[in-house]
Amino acid sequence: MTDKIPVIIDCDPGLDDAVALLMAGRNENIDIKAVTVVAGNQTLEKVGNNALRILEYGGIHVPVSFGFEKPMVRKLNIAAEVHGEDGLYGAKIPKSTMKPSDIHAIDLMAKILKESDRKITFIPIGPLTNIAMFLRRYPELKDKIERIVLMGGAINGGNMTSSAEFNIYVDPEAADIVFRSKVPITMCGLDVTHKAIVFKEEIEKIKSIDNKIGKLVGETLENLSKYHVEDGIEGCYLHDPVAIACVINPSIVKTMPLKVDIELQGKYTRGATVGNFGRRFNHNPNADVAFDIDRESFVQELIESMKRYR
Ligand SMILES: [Ca+2]
Repeated sequence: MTDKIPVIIDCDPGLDDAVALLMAGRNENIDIKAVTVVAGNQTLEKVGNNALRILEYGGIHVPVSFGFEKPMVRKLNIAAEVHGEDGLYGAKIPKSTMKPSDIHAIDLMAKILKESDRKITFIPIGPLTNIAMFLRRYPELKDKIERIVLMGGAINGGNMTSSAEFNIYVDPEAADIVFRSKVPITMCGLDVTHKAIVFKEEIEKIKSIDNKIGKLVGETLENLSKYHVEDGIEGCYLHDPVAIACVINPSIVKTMPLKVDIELQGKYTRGATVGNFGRRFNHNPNADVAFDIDRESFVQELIESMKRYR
């Protein structure tokens, strides 16, 4: 029990968030201390409700707390075109009877860190608003964060604009605070998640797992695949689960230390994560940026994760 890695997952479910939570839920290497939610793929109310539904459906009993309902400075941008009006593309998951914690996400984070003998790993897989506000509010607890393993950013390309990835685009000011925080960061951005493809026949395999979670995750991946048809792949990219996989098994990704700056003002490049390559620019790297993944091991881990449910 004690050698499990204690984590807090900060999310905005979201289809791939749902898969990430379920991938983490039964894993023997990690101990989920809390799930916190932040506005992103959908409004805070919807993503919070989705987190509760997914966790209850999976029988994952952990504290859930709601965080911020909008980015630090900008208006909220949601992604209904990918995740649907409810944020889960109409997934047939019953309403939850679980209640969220009555304290705010960043206060729950603080409580957990204060009470823990061990450092906690943060896994943010939505916009970084909660994490940045936590760092602002509780700077004295920064040293109790083991590492921030995040899904976000892209050194090359984007999915919200041609240069920005969604999570960073939504709240670039928050990302800027996190990347300047000096907390160790592993960045799983599009550079690696666009290599984390689950192909159609693998989705079929997940769907045929003999439990309700395999079926749900298989259908979720099929729904995500519809969005990726125009990317020319038969299957889907899986973004958020890469951050989970990276904590479960760090050797699954290949990273490079880079100084990453967040573009806050660009007319065309707002929210870009600028990687400073080269001897002249790459001073004091602030993130280990993932560029490659052992795709087959990743998919295998995903399949095994879903088989652990009954
Ligand atoms: Ca997400």
